[in-house]
Amino acid sequence: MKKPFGNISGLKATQLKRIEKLYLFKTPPDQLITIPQLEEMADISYEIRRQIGILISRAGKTEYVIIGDAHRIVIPVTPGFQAIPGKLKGLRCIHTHMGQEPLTRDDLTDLALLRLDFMAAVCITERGAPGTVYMGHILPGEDGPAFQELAPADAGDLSMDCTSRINALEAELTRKDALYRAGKGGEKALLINVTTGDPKEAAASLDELQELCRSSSIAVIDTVIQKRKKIDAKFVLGKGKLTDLTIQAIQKHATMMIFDRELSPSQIRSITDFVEMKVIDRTQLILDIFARHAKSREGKLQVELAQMKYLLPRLITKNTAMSRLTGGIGGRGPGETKLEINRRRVRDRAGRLKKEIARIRKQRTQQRAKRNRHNIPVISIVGYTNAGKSTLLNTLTQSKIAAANQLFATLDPSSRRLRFPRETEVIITDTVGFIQHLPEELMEAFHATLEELYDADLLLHVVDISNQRYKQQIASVEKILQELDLDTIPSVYVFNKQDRIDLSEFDDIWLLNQGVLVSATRKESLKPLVSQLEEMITKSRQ
Ligand SMILES: Nc1nc2c(ncn2[C@@H]2O[C@H](COP(=O)(O)OP(=O)(O)OP(=O)(O)O)[C@@H](O)[C@H]2O)c(=O)[nH]1
Ligand SMILES: [Mg+2]
Repeated sequence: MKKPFGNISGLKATQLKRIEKLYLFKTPPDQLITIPQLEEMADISYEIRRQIGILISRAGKTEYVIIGDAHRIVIPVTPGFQAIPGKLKGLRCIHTHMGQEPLTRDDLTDLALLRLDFMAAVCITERGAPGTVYMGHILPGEDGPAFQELAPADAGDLSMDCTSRINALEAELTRKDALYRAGKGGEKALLINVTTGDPKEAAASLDELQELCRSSSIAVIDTVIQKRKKIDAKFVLGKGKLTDLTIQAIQKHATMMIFDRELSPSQIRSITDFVEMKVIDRTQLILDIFARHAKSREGKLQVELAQMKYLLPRLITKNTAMSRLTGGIGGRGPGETKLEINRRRVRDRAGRLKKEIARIRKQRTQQRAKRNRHNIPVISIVGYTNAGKSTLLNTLTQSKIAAANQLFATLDPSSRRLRFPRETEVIITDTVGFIQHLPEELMEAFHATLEELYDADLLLHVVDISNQRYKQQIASVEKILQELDLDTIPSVYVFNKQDRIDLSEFDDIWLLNQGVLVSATRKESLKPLVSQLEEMITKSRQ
């Protein structure tokens, strides 16, 4: 006999036996629940002074019997009954309320959160019989309330065509979902920033997260800023708020939640388990973009290694969160291959990757040594992602490196020769862009790529002055240069995208005087930069 779930402690053997027998009832498709089963539930519930809930499948089978306390039941995890977008769970919940009490907030939350087919509460009369029945179901639609309550009915009068009602509701959900998905396939995310600080800073950071989503082809359905006194150790934000956000996310057909911060392994696990939806953090999003954009073998290996390092502590066995984590975004796993669930195998693979990267690194060092022998000066372009680094290299050297209005368009370094008017020659290199809170795993993995920078005689720090956050971006870049011990190399600010700003309204003209103002898309605007570079290089070589 199947066992009941929940709070069974202290029950007598005879009571337990009766409870177990609740599994034996079958419900015909046109009924919510049969009267005999309802009467039995009410009777036992009345006797033990605890709520009893049952979950009935569409086939009319009693799949779960749950014992609660006097005020609530806790619906267990229901393997085999997962709600997928456009569908309901395939289980309806009928439970007892000890007195005359309509559906509670918890009941409605469960309904919306678990995507139950139906939620019903049966009030037990003073004589232990089933009385008024309160019912509710989910509402299809992206806006407005997530659920609807029906007029209360009497337990003796529940003749409703339950199955066809559920089917009609689900058909509508499926239709809406299909409409919503038409032309908008792929991931849809709810972005969440939880902050203890300045809400303005949080909003700016969320803007950047939206840009990252755009680079990763994730549609953003909504953004939320939640100010808190303290970050919740387990869920980052409060459980109540997380519940509301989850309902909102489901209602709006989101396929995932993205947190605008790095989540600890245990946080990502508890949130994923709680919201039953894919949950990723900012770092994982950046890793995903890198995985998409890496072209060279070295770049791909580096990203895969970074993803493994990041996922390894987040891997857990025997957990539903597992598949959601390893599934990656849009089903792509790390390095676009499915990550092995076995930790040991992940470690082995990581070891091999490291070796391979080391090998490529050696080759690279040899190439660099060769170049150094020719004693050609090297100028490296650095800067925040999307600042216009690749565009600058292209215009300077008439090349065609891919440049795009995307974060992290470039991952693989490229070098080109640049001949100055006075016949001197330099090598100019473009490399991966920086971002605030650059994930540590990436810094580490890209160390080999960034090593190019150590050879530079001069760094061109490209700044997009048309970006409102240009000052924070300068600070982020300088912080990273410092961490990489690159702040000792002479550097020049290149203030880019001047065509997009009105100089007369610019907030810091003084700063602009500390560098060169250019428009990387316009060759003629680069003349002052070129002559300054030539001068600096000539001087440094004397
Ligand atoms: N209006 C304007 N747009 C520019 C200028 N320079 C670059 N852009 C645009 O800015 C976007 C980003 O340029 P990229 O050269 O790809 O920037 P990046 O710094 O290499 O970016 P990542 O490689 O992604 O880090 C592209 O859409 C460029 O066309 C400029 O001077 N003016
Ligand atoms: Mg680039």
